[in-house]
Amino acid sequence: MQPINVLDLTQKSVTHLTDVAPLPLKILLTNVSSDSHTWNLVFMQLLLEYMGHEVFNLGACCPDELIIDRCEAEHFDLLVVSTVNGHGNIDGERLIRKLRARQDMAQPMAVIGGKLGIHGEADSSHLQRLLDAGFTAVFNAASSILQFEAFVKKISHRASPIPALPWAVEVAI
Ligand code: B12
Repeated sequence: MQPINVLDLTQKSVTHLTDVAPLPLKILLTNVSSDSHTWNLVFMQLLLEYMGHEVFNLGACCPDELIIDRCEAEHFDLLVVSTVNGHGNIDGERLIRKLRARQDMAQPMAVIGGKLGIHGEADSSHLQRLLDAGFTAVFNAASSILQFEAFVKKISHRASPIPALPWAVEVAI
Protein backbone atom coordinates (compact mmCIF):
# COMPACT_ATOMS: atom_id res chain seq x y z
CA MET A 1 0.00 0.00 0.00
CA GLN A 2 1.29 3.47 -0.93
CA PRO A 3 2.08 5.78 2.00
CA ILE A 4 -0.33 8.68 2.25
CA ASN A 5 0.86 12.20 2.68
CA VAL A 6 -1.68 13.51 5.15
CA LEU A 7 -1.68 17.29 5.19
CA ASP A 8 -2.40 19.16 8.36
CA LEU A 9 -5.88 20.47 7.72
CA THR A 10 -6.63 21.65 11.23
CA GLN A 11 -8.24 25.02 11.84
CA LYS A 12 -4.90 26.25 13.20
CA SER A 13 -3.08 25.46 9.95
CA VAL A 14 -5.67 27.34 7.91
CA THR A 15 -6.01 30.39 10.16
CA HIS A 16 -2.52 31.73 9.52
CA LEU A 17 -3.27 31.66 5.80
CA THR A 18 -5.99 34.29 6.19
CA ASP A 19 -3.26 36.95 6.04
CA VAL A 20 -2.73 36.03 2.39
CA ALA A 21 -5.33 37.09 -0.16
CA PRO A 22 -7.22 34.05 -1.46
CA LEU A 23 -7.13 33.31 -5.16
CA PRO A 24 -10.59 32.57 -6.55
CA LEU A 25 -10.52 29.06 -7.95
CA LYS A 26 -12.19 27.95 -11.16
CA ILE A 27 -14.00 24.78 -10.14
CA LEU A 28 -15.75 22.10 -12.18
CA LEU A 29 -18.48 20.44 -10.11
CA THR A 30 -20.19 17.23 -11.13
CA ASN A 31 -21.98 14.12 -10.03
CA VAL A 32 -21.06 10.68 -11.40
CA SER A 33 -22.79 9.00 -14.32
CA SER A 34 -25.15 6.77 -12.32
CA ASP A 35 -26.14 9.32 -9.69
CA SER A 36 -29.32 11.37 -10.18
CA HIS A 37 -29.25 13.20 -6.83
CA THR A 38 -29.10 16.97 -7.26
CA TRP A 39 -29.35 18.73 -3.88
CA ASN A 40 -25.82 17.65 -3.01
CA LEU A 41 -24.68 19.58 -6.09
CA VAL A 42 -26.77 22.62 -5.18
CA PHE A 43 -25.28 22.58 -1.69
CA MET A 44 -21.71 22.23 -2.96
CA GLN A 45 -22.14 24.98 -5.54
CA LEU A 46 -23.58 27.42 -2.98
CA LEU A 47 -20.83 26.59 -0.49
CA LEU A 48 -18.03 27.09 -3.01
CA GLU A 49 -19.54 30.28 -4.42
CA TYR A 50 -20.00 31.61 -0.89
CA MET A 51 -16.28 30.94 -0.40
CA GLY A 52 -15.63 33.17 -3.42
CA HIS A 53 -14.94 30.63 -6.14
CA GLU A 54 -16.28 30.30 -9.66
CA VAL A 55 -18.26 27.10 -10.12
CA PHE A 56 -19.32 25.32 -13.31
CA ASN A 57 -21.92 22.73 -12.35
CA LEU A 58 -22.35 19.90 -14.86
CA GLY A 59 -25.27 18.43 -12.93
CA ALA A 60 -26.37 14.89 -12.18
CA CYS A 61 -25.83 11.69 -14.22
CA CYS A 62 -22.96 13.33 -16.04
CA PRO A 63 -21.21 10.97 -18.51
CA ASP A 64 -17.46 10.47 -17.94
CA GLU A 65 -16.61 11.76 -21.42
CA LEU A 66 -18.41 15.06 -20.86
CA ILE A 67 -16.42 15.68 -17.67
CA ILE A 68 -13.14 14.70 -19.32
CA ASP A 69 -13.84 16.76 -22.45
CA ARG A 70 -14.60 19.78 -20.29
CA CYS A 71 -11.33 19.32 -18.36
CA GLU A 72 -9.42 19.09 -21.63
CA ALA A 73 -11.17 22.05 -23.22
CA GLU A 74 -10.47 24.59 -20.49
CA HIS A 75 -8.36 25.06 -17.41
CA PHE A 76 -9.91 24.25 -14.05
CA ASP A 77 -8.08 24.53 -10.74
CA LEU A 78 -10.18 21.83 -9.14
CA LEU A 79 -12.62 19.09 -10.13
CA VAL A 80 -15.15 18.35 -7.37
CA VAL A 81 -17.10 15.10 -7.69
CA SER A 82 -20.11 14.98 -5.35
CA THR A 83 -21.93 11.69 -5.12
CA VAL A 84 -24.43 10.15 -2.69
CA ASN A 85 -26.19 7.17 -4.30
CA GLY A 86 -23.59 4.66 -3.05
CA HIS A 87 -22.01 3.88 -6.42
CA GLY A 88 -19.66 6.85 -6.35
CA ASN A 89 -16.66 4.76 -5.39
CA ILE A 90 -17.08 2.65 -8.54
CA ASP A 91 -18.06 5.40 -10.98
CA GLY A 92 -15.55 7.79 -9.43
CA GLU A 93 -12.67 5.35 -9.77
CA ARG A 94 -13.51 4.68 -13.42
CA LEU A 95 -13.82 8.41 -14.10
CA ILE A 96 -10.53 9.42 -12.51
CA ARG A 97 -8.61 6.55 -14.13
CA LYS A 98 -9.89 7.67 -17.55
CA LEU A 99 -9.06 11.30 -16.79
CA ARG A 100 -5.54 10.63 -15.53
CA ALA A 101 -4.89 8.27 -18.48
CA ARG A 102 -5.19 11.22 -20.86
CA GLN A 103 -2.03 13.09 -21.69
CA ASP A 104 -1.52 16.25 -19.61
CA MET A 105 -4.30 15.30 -17.25
CA ALA A 106 -2.23 15.23 -14.06
CA GLN A 107 -4.13 18.46 -13.47
CA PRO A 108 -6.64 19.55 -12.39
CA MET A 109 -6.57 18.48 -8.80
CA ALA A 110 -9.63 16.33 -8.24
CA VAL A 111 -11.59 15.47 -5.12
CA ILE A 112 -14.54 13.20 -4.49
CA GLY A 113 -16.92 13.25 -1.56
CA GLY A 114 -20.38 12.53 -0.22
CA LYS A 115 -21.71 9.05 0.43
CA LEU A 116 -19.20 6.98 -1.48
CA GLY A 117 -20.50 3.51 -0.72
CA ILE A 118 -23.51 1.65 0.59
CA HIS A 119 -22.20 0.75 4.04
CA GLY A 120 -22.39 4.15 5.70
CA GLU A 121 -19.88 6.66 6.89
CA ALA A 122 -17.82 4.23 8.95
CA ASP A 123 -16.75 2.36 5.80
CA SER A 124 -13.43 3.84 4.68
CA SER A 125 -12.47 0.95 2.43
CA HIS A 126 -12.72 3.06 -0.72
CA LEU A 127 -10.38 5.81 0.35
CA GLN A 128 -7.03 4.31 -0.59
CA ARG A 129 -8.33 2.87 -3.86
CA LEU A 130 -9.70 6.24 -4.95
CA LEU A 131 -6.47 8.00 -3.99
CA ASP A 132 -4.41 5.40 -5.85
CA ALA A 133 -6.63 5.84 -8.90
CA GLY A 134 -5.79 9.54 -9.08
CA PHE A 135 -7.93 11.62 -6.76
CA THR A 136 -6.06 14.30 -4.84
CA ALA A 137 -8.35 14.00 -1.83
CA VAL A 138 -11.26 11.82 -0.74
CA PHE A 139 -13.94 13.00 1.70
CA ASN A 140 -16.00 10.11 2.95
CA ALA A 141 -18.71 11.62 5.12
CA ALA A 142 -21.19 14.46 5.33
CA SER A 143 -19.35 15.69 8.42
CA SER A 144 -16.14 16.02 6.39
CA ILE A 145 -17.45 19.25 4.90
CA LEU A 146 -15.28 21.22 7.36
CA GLN A 147 -12.17 19.38 6.19
CA PHE A 148 -13.23 20.06 2.61
CA GLU A 149 -13.57 23.78 3.36
CA ALA A 150 -10.12 23.73 4.96
CA PHE A 151 -8.69 21.93 1.93
CA VAL A 152 -10.19 24.46 -0.50
CA LYS A 153 -8.97 27.36 1.64
CA LYS A 154 -5.51 25.88 1.68
CA ILE A 155 -5.24 25.55 -2.10
CA SER A 156 -6.86 28.96 -2.74
CA HIS A 157 -4.28 30.62 -0.47
CA ARG A 158 -1.37 28.91 -2.11
CA ALA A 159 1.55 31.22 -2.66
CA SER A 160 3.41 28.92 -5.04
CA PRO A 161 2.26 26.71 -7.93
CA ILE A 162 0.34 23.56 -7.06
CA PRO A 163 2.74 20.67 -6.43
CA ALA A 164 2.58 17.84 -8.93
CA LEU A 165 0.71 14.66 -8.14
CA PRO A 166 0.89 12.53 -6.10
CA TRP A 167 -0.31 15.00 -3.51
CA ALA A 168 -2.82 12.93 -1.69
CA VAL A 169 -4.92 13.87 1.28
CA GLU A 170 -6.94 11.23 2.97
CA VAL A 171 -9.76 12.63 5.08
CA ALA A 172 -11.74 10.03 6.96
CA ILE A 173 -13.97 10.72 9.92
C1 B12 B 1 -33.97 13.10 -2.05
C2 B12 B 1 -33.36 11.72 -2.24
C3 B12 B 1 -33.58 11.07 -3.45
C4 B12 B 1 -34.31 11.72 -4.63
C5 B12 B 1 -33.33 12.65 -5.32
C6 B12 B 1 -34.06 13.83 -5.94
C7 B12 B 1 -33.11 14.87 -6.41
N1 B12 B 1 -33.52 15.60 -7.42
O1 B12 B 1 -32.01 15.04 -5.91
C8 B12 B 1 -34.69 10.46 -5.48
C9 B12 B 1 -36.06 9.96 -5.07
C10 B12 B 1 -34.66 10.65 -7.00
C11 B12 B 1 -33.64 9.45 -5.00
C12 B12 B 1 -33.29 8.34 -5.72
C13 B12 B 1 -32.44 7.36 -5.24
N2 B12 B 1 -31.88 7.30 -4.04
CO1 B12 B 1 -31.91 8.77 -2.81
N3 B12 B 1 -32.07 9.92 -1.37
C14 B12 B 1 -32.63 11.10 -1.19
C15 B12 B 1 -32.44 11.59 0.28
C16 B12 B 1 -33.78 11.36 1.00
C17 B12 B 1 -32.03 13.05 0.43
C18 B12 B 1 -30.82 13.47 -0.42
C19 B12 B 1 -30.67 14.96 -0.38
O2 B12 B 1 -31.18 15.68 -1.24
N4 B12 B 1 -29.96 15.48 0.64
C20 B12 B 1 -29.68 16.90 0.80
C21 B12 B 1 -28.20 17.18 0.35
C22 B12 B 1 -27.89 18.66 0.55
O3 B12 B 1 -27.36 16.44 1.24
P1 B12 B 1 -26.49 15.19 0.72
O4 B12 B 1 -26.98 14.76 -0.59
O5 B12 B 1 -26.38 14.20 1.80
O6 B12 B 1 -25.06 15.86 0.53
C23 B12 B 1 -24.35 16.23 1.69
C24 B12 B 1 -23.20 15.30 2.00
O7 B12 B 1 -23.31 14.04 1.39
C25 B12 B 1 -21.98 16.06 1.62
N5 B12 B 1 -21.44 15.91 0.29
C26 B12 B 1 -22.06 15.62 -0.85
N6 B12 B 1 -21.20 15.68 -1.87
C27 B12 B 1 -20.00 16.02 -1.37
C28 B12 B 1 -18.76 16.23 -1.99
C29 B12 B 1 -17.67 16.58 -1.20
C30 B12 B 1 -16.35 16.83 -1.86
C31 B12 B 1 -17.82 16.70 0.20
C32 B12 B 1 -16.67 17.08 1.04
C33 B12 B 1 -19.06 16.49 0.81
C34 B12 B 1 -20.13 16.16 0.02
O8 B12 B 1 -22.32 17.39 1.75
C35 B12 B 1 -23.72 17.58 1.49
C36 B12 B 1 -24.25 18.59 2.48
O9 B12 B 1 -24.10 18.15 3.79
C37 B12 B 1 -31.29 10.65 0.78
C38 B12 B 1 -31.37 10.26 2.26
C39 B12 B 1 -30.83 11.34 3.15
N7 B12 B 1 -31.61 11.70 4.12
O10 B12 B 1 -29.73 11.85 2.90
C40 B12 B 1 -31.47 9.42 -0.10
C41 B12 B 1 -30.28 8.54 -0.49
C42 B12 B 1 -29.12 9.44 -0.87
N8 B12 B 1 -30.75 7.82 -1.66
C43 B12 B 1 -30.34 6.62 -1.66
C44 B12 B 1 -30.64 5.68 -2.67
C45 B12 B 1 -30.17 4.26 -2.46
C46 B12 B 1 -31.34 6.06 -3.81
C47 B12 B 1 -31.74 5.16 -4.97
C48 B12 B 1 -30.67 4.15 -5.43
C49 B12 B 1 -33.05 4.46 -4.57
C50 B12 B 1 -33.55 3.44 -5.58
N9 B12 B 1 -33.46 2.17 -5.20
O11 B12 B 1 -33.96 3.81 -6.65
C51 B12 B 1 -32.04 6.19 -6.05
C52 B12 B 1 -30.78 6.51 -6.82
C53 B12 B 1 -31.07 7.08 -8.15
C54 B12 B 1 -29.78 7.34 -8.88
N10 B12 B 1 -29.71 6.91 -10.12
O12 B12 B 1 -28.87 7.90 -8.32
C55 B12 B 1 -29.51 6.28 -0.46
C56 B12 B 1 -28.02 6.14 -0.76
C57 B12 B 1 -27.46 4.98 0.04
C58 B12 B 1 -26.00 5.03 0.31
N11 B12 B 1 -25.20 5.87 -0.30
O13 B12 B 1 -25.59 4.27 1.16
C59 B12 B 1 -29.87 7.40 0.53
C60 B12 B 1 -28.76 7.80 1.51
C61 B12 B 1 -31.13 6.91 1.34
C62 B12 B 1 -30.77 5.76 2.27
N12 B12 B 1 -30.54 6.02 3.53
O14 B12 B 1 -30.70 4.64 1.85
N13 B12 B 1 -33.16 9.82 -3.83
